[in-house]
Amino acid sequence: MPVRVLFLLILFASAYAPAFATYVPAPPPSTEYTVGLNTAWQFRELGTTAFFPAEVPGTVHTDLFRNGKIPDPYFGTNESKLQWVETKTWEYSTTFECSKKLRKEKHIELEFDGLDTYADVYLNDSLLFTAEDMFLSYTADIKKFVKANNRLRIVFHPASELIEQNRALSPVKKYPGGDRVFIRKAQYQFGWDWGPRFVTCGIWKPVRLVAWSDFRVTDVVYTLDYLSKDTAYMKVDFMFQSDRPGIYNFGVRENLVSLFSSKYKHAGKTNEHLQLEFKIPKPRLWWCNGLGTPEMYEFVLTARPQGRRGKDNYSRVKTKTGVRKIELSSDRIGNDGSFTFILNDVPVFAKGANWIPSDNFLPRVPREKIVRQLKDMHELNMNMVRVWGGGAYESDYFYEQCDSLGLMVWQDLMFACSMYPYKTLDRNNMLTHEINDNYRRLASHPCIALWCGDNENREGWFNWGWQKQMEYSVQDSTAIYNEYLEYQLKFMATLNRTDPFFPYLMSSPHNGWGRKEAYTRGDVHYWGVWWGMEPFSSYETHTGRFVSEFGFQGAPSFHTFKEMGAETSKWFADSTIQLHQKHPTGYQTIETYMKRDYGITPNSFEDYVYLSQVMQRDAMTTAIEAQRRNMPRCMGSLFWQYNDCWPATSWSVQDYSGRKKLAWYNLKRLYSDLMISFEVTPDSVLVWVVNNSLTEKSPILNVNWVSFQGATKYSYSHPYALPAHSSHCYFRIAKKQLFDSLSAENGVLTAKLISIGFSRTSVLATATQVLAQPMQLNLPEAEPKCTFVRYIKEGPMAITLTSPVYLRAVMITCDDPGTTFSDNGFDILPGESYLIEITTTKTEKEIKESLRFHTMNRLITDEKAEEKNELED
Ligand code: BMA
Repeated sequence: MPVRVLFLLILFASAYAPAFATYVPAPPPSTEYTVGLNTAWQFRELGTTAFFPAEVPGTVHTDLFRNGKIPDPYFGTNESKLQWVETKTWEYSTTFECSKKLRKEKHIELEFDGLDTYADVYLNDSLLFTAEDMFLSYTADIKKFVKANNRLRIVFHPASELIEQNRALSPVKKYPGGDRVFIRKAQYQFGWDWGPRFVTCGIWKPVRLVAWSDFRVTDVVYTLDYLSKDTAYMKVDFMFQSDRPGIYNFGVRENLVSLFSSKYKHAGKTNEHLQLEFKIPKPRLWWCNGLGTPEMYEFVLTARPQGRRGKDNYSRVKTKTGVRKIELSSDRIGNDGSFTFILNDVPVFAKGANWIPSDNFLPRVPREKIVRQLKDMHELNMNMVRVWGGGAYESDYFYEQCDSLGLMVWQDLMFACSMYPYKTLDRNNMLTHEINDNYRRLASHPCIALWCGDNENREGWFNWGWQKQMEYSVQDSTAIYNEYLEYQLKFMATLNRTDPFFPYLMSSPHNGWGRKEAYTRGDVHYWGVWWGMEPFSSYETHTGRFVSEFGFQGAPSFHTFKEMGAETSKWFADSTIQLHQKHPTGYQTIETYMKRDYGITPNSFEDYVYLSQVMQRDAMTTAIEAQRRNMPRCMGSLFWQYNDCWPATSWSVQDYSGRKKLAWYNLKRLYSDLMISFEVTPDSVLVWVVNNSLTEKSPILNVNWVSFQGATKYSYSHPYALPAHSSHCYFRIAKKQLFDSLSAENGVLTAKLISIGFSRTSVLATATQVLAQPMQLNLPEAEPKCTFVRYIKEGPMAITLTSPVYLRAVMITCDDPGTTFSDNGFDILPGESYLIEITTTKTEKEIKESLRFHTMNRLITDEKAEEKNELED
């Protein structure tokens, strides 16, 4: 890209300047006054008399619940009983004062960051506008309506009304996704294969009053134009509004250091996008987790009329951003099928997860929950999170956290698993505004690594039989797909307006998992395991170039089942347990894998929960190890799914209550920079080491074949130089050599990477591997020996676990639902000691009494005993 002329002021009227929607960053510039309008709201069903207190931001379901009008929507089978809520019209209102001083300002506006969804907004009984898009922010000019005392009233109509209106306008009346595609509202609210149907409504984001006079800057976006060896060439794109002609000074500074200043003269009124270019010498770059520090800058953009000083005479917007160059190899190289993110010229193996909305009622999600989860992802050595297209564009603080943790964000546009009536939805350019609005809100965040047009729309169109199911004629099909392509181009143009080179992917995945190109080109959602019922070993042969989805369900914690009101003794005869599994054949699928691949039928629901979590752990281990071994051919591993939106059995690794499934704990090892992996072939075992760091490592690799009773039958130690960013098979052991001394059913392979320093030796990575099917293993029945330890009086409670025999997949539980353990679901090797910290409000005595250990040893022994009994009978 040519270096642009610096200090150049480029002016152009924006083709995209939204007519009725702009995003105003906080804090406000000083020519502006902002008053939050999030208090004193009340609501009622339209046509009824009594009002009840409401929370803003909020939703009608949570308001009804708080006022005791409905039971907890997530409890028991309440979901089925609460579907009436979406059929009613709900009215929200508040009053506010507007002081004389504010009323003197030339511009007075109401800003709504988000209204969900079909809403008439009235001020003092004048209709200001009708909202039709949950993802759009709305600004209303209220100068001529505002008084000293005001009443703001919002009437939310049922989503079905807008759906029917749009259906009437659309030439195509039926889409594979159902009714949801006719409204711009978070699609998962209509129900998904992990989430309930709660088509809610409400003021889901903040509302404020903004007053200003003369001029202001707003809607500010920073992007990198070009990164040379020692200079970053940046661009800031913003809206300048002014009705005071004259000469203005614009400036960008960082920490009192001026990076740019320029004069700009305008006559008359203006409402236009401007761009300034500036450079940063020796920039501190933003790096993702594992590759370096995610350096951030805080830029201040200022506009000031020439010759006028004073605090009311400037407009200023502060923006936190970072300097990074991000590319996608499929764009740059084009033809080799690769799909590699390249950050500041360094190819990155993407490690992470798919993210769904954290609740069906988004405004109630505590900020701390999101922050904690993202911090956990960082601690699990992840560097990427995919914000999936059937949910919602996330909150500002989500992206702020990702910025500061070095988590790259793969950002889908909010379209999923269907075709859409794009043209109908784009009345008054609404759809284009939606994309532009969200783009401008997020584009300055260095975490954003990719914009993707949708989730699985194209895959569904070509591979899921939609055209037949929907009985589309050839003309219908052509028109629908052409409209899809037309809008993909529009979206791309909107998203690449300030940065034409920014990675954009039309649809994820590139190819469906049933096609062979899926494994040679672009990203793949690999669902052969789970949807395709293939064994976990299929992960090893289907790594592709970038696996952007793969996963296996695991039941939530037993405590979470209890909290959702399940009668666990009834198992699947319990209607709550049934309702809280949204995959049509979810429980059958889990059962098939249990019986077919593990040979186990659990005897209690607690054992069922345990085994399902072990299987999820094993599935993800097989997948992630294979994907990383295949680096650099495969350059990404994003599992499905990190979180839950309600208490349920799903693919999440952390359930709605925040409890971690066993798979969660293993991720730290699986996504660590250094990973050991055993690849088991019919006649040998290959030992691989992956080094994702940017430096060479020289540890000792130690491998042992150990009997379940602890006798070492084979041992190998060798120092290796592990090149930076490499994946290699370092050696191969013939199975025969192992089985001569100990049969497959009686032993476990263990491996360690050991670094020997001057003063201490540390273990950099570990792995264990059994070489027979679960039911073939002669695992001794035993429990770990548990010793309570406290290093400091009143310090954290901890236990050490040891065992004279190999214990597989040890899960620790206790009766207290609030107690957590620092590690779980791990294997215990004979002779080794495992220290687990316990976070609890209970006493040592209480914990001691209720601590339980679940092991595969016991499950397999029980199953074998039962089989024996059945034979004897
Ligand atoms: C994926 C997703 C979701 C779905 C998940 C599990 O392909 O994109 O649509 O929830 O599969 O079935």
